[in-house]
Amino acid sequence: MNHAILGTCDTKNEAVLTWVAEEAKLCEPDRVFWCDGSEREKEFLTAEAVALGILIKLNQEKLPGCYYHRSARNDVARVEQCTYICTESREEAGPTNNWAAPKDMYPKLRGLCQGAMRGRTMYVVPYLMGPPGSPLTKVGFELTDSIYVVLSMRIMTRMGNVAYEELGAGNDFNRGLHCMLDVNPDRRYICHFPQDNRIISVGSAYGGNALLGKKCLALRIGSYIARKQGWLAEHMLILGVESPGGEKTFVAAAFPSACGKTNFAMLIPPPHFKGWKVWTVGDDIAWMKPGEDGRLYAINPEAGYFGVVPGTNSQSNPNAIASMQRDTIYTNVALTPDLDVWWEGKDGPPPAECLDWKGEKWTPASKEKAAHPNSRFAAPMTNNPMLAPEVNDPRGVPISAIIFGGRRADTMPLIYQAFDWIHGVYIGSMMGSEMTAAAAGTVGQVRRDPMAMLPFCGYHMGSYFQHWVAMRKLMKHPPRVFHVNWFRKDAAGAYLWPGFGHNMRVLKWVVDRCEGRAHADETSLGWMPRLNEFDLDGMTDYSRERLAEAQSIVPEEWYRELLLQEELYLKLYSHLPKELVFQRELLTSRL
Ligand code: OXD
Ligand code: MN
Repeated sequence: MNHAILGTCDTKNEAVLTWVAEEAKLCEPDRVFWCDGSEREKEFLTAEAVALGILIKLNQEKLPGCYYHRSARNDVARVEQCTYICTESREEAGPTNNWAAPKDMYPKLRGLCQGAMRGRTMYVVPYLMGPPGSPLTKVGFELTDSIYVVLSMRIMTRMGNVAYEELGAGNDFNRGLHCMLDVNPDRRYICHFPQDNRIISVGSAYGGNALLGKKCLALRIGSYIARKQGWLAEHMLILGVESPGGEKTFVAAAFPSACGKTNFAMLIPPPHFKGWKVWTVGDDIAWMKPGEDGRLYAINPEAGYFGVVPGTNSQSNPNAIASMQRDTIYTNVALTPDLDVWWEGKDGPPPAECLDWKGEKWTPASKEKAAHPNSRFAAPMTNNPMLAPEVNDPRGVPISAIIFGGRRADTMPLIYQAFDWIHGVYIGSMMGSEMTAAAAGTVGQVRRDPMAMLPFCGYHMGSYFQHWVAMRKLMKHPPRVFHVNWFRKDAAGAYLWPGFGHNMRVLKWVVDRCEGRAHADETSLGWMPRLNEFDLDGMTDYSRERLAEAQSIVPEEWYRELLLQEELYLKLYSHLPKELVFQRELLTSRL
């Protein structure tokens, strides 16, 4: 497709034309702008966003192609209380989701959207989740009145004509409508209609609520479709570990929001691991389907990173720093007088003065943080120096290991391995984690977050566990399953493991287990590395005693853990697979 005039419609797809016309009739925009994903269009929309004050052009010498955005103060994170799964019955959505009947929610949302784009432009954003030509790839269209959303979708997805090409004359595409309204939490609804493959999101322009390809399509609607079609849509990073001999092992890992998925996906092995490389396939979402050889194959449906900025520096994540040097949109970080960006935990000293995320004057003496704890960067994955060459392979990459992990100050050891797939599903199902700033709520409180999917599962969590159990039959060679915790603390509150690059030591053990090269000890939790064999070489101020403490199993902590788990299991009881109840019994008897 070659749009002579930017923004004009150039598709003949009847289903697209009809639906866009219907939504435009409802929202009554002054203009409908059809995006094609071209460079020319990007320049045009960026200039418009700058003219409207939606974006600020950053210092182009330091940060070429980079822009700054400040959100509304009341719109800085995902809002789970405003997020709904709208299935015919409450039962299908299950007790861990907010539910509304489509017959009630559609009219309510249509009422809110009625005339909501008067005086505004409706952008038609065609996009692909997944590489072109993959059997897993899905087409979506997002209609939005936010240029920030359009430009972010351009980074986060394969946006533009590529989606029309994939769709052809078909009508199998996700229909997403996004209206900012007055960005008021009282009129904020992020609603999913999995049975209609539709999303309507109103009242927020925050990434997780408004970039509809990401959490809404790739996870909530995705998980619903995946169950029907026999695959998995998961909140997981995907990475490839390459040995000095060139052997590659791919691993997927589920950690809750803001618990280090991006850091782990971009890990740089410490000098001690000479010749080892870690390649990033994805940092947030994995779609995984059994292949003909009986292994599980994964694609990253996204094309960019929407990462948490604070704490990111050349020590914690050099590849993320490299990824955000160009063509990046920064949201809610601090802005320095020379139009550079700053955040808590950035390399170097804080600026003597800057504007904080709210646009107010900030100095190092200020009490408040300059960058919002959930401030983000959106960067194209092609900026990542360690982007896996397989990232566009329509077949995906074969997954040898799945790692579950949460942020836990106690109870959970650094690393252990499940005895088998079903035990692994049980370990994933009982995951708990301290809450972070990625969602509005009580930061620090431990909550159950099974498979890191609590906010993202588009149907009954018990049926989701059942689906995971059933996947075993579709795979001759299922991945090995592991659990990690980088965040355990000692009695004095100090971390028991240094984390970051050193996590390579844990990853190496995982890879060696998959390749049949590492010993393990059987414990009540699962297989654990042999303490005297685990690689601590080159760690000058770390001891085996500390590792032993990080690996310790404290029965009292586990009794409490089992009770906390029980709360979730009781909630899900009507749909809970008996295999998991049995696993829980077995663990109790082993402790
Ligand atoms: C995210 C999240 O933005 O999980 O990835 O909240
Ligand atoms: Mn996420």
